[in-house]
Amino acid sequence: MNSMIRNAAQVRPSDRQLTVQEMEFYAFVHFTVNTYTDKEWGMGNEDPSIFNPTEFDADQWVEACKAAGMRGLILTCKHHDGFCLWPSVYTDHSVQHSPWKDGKGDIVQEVSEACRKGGIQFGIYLSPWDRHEQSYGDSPLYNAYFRNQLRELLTNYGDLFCVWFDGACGEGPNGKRQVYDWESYYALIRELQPNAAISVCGPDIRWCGNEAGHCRESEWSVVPASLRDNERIQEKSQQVDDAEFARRYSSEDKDLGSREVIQQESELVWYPAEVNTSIRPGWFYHASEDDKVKSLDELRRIYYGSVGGNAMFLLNIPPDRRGLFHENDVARLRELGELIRDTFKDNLAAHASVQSSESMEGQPASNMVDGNNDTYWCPQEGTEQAIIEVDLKHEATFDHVVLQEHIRSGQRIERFVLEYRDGEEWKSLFRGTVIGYKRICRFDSVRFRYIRLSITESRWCPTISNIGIYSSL
Ligand code: FUL
Repeated sequence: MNSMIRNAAQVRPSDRQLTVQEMEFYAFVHFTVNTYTDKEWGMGNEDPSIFNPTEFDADQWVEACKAAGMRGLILTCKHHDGFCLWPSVYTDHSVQHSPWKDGKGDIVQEVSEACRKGGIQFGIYLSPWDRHEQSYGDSPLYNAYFRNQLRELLTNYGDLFCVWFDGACGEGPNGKRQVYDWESYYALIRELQPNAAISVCGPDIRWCGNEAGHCRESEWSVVPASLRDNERIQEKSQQVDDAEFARRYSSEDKDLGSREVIQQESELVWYPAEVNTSIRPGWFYHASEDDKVKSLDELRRIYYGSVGGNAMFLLNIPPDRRGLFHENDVARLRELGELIRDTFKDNLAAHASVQSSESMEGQPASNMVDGNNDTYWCPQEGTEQAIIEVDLKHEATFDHVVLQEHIRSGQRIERFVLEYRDGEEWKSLFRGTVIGYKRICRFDSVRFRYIRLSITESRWCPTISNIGIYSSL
């Protein structure tokens, strides 16, 4: 086997990456002066007095997220307009100068507390691009300003699971382009919140490449290192040799981790994908979009493609001018949560017996149905193909199979087939490529007793930590 393929099988996630992956599904909340101007991007000259969420209720947000099955919430503490949802001591452009709670309120504090009380994780979005701040464009000065704000958010609001950066960058009032000092931002986060993942314009979680909820069929968490460094290097693109720059991968590329891709690479990293999209067309609230909340079918499709396709799902819900999630969004989130809970409530494989073509000592097939994702099955090292047979002990109706690799060991499966036994014959039910953290296989309902998973291509030594079999009927 090519040594790069073998090396790829040994690339593993960090604990902070694993934590976010296991959260699976969490909320994005876009809220700022744009909510009151009906815009998607503010100019930076909005009067703070327009920000007045008279019925603001962070508990309502958290309850709606939990009803959908979400395990965290990321708040836009400052968007591109520069308005701060917390009373930053470094600017006047904040809630402190809004009529809301007579300027004594702190949205970040209330949301972080509501998350903690509700038992979900809290994370922050802080836009480096700032269209209000005068020092923007004066690179060292603005970088210091940005780090000061980051420090406030990293120290005053408890544990954060994530710091989410996007790379939007513009010119400051001096006509100069701001150069962000990413390394210094990262260092501060690692120092003050070592468990927080740094997402998108950061080293821990990768943008999936679109904001429309399109998911890759084969989503790899092991990708070329150049992809991770790309966003930062773009800033300095003049310093990078043209030919080398052209060869670099971008988040939008279709294939980021197949054998063909990684064989040419000298360094690979664990860099899992996050699918981010909004429940409505816009990121911010617009009354004109009250009837444009994504359908249940569409949200289920994205959920299956992301959480069920080895990615995380970050779904945005924009609060309205009252400071509440709109009734239509709340209803849709509840429906989605009910659908997911109903579908996956009863695992038919929990009482099944499982056999495999071979197992490594101490890693038996039964580990795949013991309800514990820390235990797993695997064959001898160097094995690339294997067959796993599941006997449900009686005929049962099902239309979903959930497969999980033990990603703490790496991501290795490249191709698999699910089959059922019809008399003496095995017939194909579902064909897939990668599995990774989780693959949800969905097909028309069938009724059988024996199911077989054939791993037809893998890297070095495939692992499976969980097989779930479900009926949505
Ligand atoms: C983009 C921003 O420009 C949008 O306003 C939004 O915040 C989205 C999540 O990221 O880059």
